[in-house]
Amino acid sequence: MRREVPGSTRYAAGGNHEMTIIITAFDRSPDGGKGLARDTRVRWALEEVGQPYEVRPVSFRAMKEPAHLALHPFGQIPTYEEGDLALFETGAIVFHIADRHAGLLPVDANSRARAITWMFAALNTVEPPILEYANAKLLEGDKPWHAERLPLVEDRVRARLDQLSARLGGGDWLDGAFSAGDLLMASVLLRVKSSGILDGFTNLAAYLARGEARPAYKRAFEAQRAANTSTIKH
Ligand SMILES: N[C@@H](CCC(=O)N[C@@H](CS)C(=O)NCC(=O)O)C(=O)O
Repeated sequence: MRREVPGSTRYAAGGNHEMTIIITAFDRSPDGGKGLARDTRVRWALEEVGQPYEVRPVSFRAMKEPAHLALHPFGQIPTYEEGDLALFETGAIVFHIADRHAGLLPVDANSRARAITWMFAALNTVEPPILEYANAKLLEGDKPWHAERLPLVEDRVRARLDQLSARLGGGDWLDGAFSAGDLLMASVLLRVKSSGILDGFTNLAAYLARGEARPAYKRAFEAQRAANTSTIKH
């Protein structure tokens, strides 16, 4: 039975579903709808597998209150609810979606294991230096050591991207067909798109553009953009 979520918005992905999927997102994303908040990657995964979902917007204050902390021990978004199941961490959420529905993980066991490896690589190896760089730019601009530190942090990003670029080579995706590994890797790369760093890595820039061109990504992006730019407060 469908549960009504106060203040929620429903996105129809057009597939069959048994239980309503509810995710949380910022009620107003700090990026103003550029798609960098992590609900976008969950929306993208749900769109890829054709699962409809609802979004419950949460404010920064509500995120730190007991009701949300019961869902997410670190008081963050996104969360994922499906019947009795409540999940947090986008890696776990995207894996759950990919595991339950066809389209994001290969059937062949070894190919599937490699795709999962790329999911971990995106979140554990590529995202950390990118986050460090984003935080250095966003939060440390007023520190006396900022100008000295930023190039060091940027070099760490470039070093990682260099390695990723070498592995991707001329391939469309990281390992055969598009997978949840590519979805997370592209989501992570989106965070440096506006910095110009990707300009030095033409194959990675093209890889990201391929991700962004996927209809499922476009739907996900548009849904979060609309939610973050509408004048009607959810
Ligand atoms: N590792 C977590 C990170 C979640 C995260 O950092 N969420 C951000 C939004 S993209 C958040 O809620 N920030 C607000 C806060 O930490 O107070 C994941 O992948 O789900």
